[in-house]
Amino acid sequence: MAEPSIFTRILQGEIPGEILLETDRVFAIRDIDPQAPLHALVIPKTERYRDVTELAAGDPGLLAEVVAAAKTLADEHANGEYRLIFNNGASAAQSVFHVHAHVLGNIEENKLVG
Ligand code: DGP
Repeated sequence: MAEPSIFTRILQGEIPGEILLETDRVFAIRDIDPQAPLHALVIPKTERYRDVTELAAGDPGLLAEVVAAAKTLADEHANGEYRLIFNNGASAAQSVFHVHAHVLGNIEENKLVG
């Protein structure tokens, strides 16, 4: 059986990490290398989906729960507005193949791109 992902190990308390939110099916941690005052990762508890393409096809309701968790984090830790990023594939900067959304909030204006 495959090793648990780094995110699962944080959820299980094997590796330190700040859990910001937990529901039946998703959890959120602070990113270890924050790119904004709020930089969280929202992660489905299941490791079944490697990226958001698989998640959207396999369980769109779970993807909706990820988005709802992002909004909750933005309400609790920022001004309610947020940037939601999924990296898809190694050449697009994905390094952990357990699907996760980057939630960025309170972004400094000079760091906004796109
Ligand atoms: P990505 O490159 O999209 O796969 O994002 C992976 C993110 O995971 C990256 O921004 C850094 C974060 N990360 C990696 N290892 C750890 C860790 O041990 N703790 C925390 N809190 N975040 C981590």
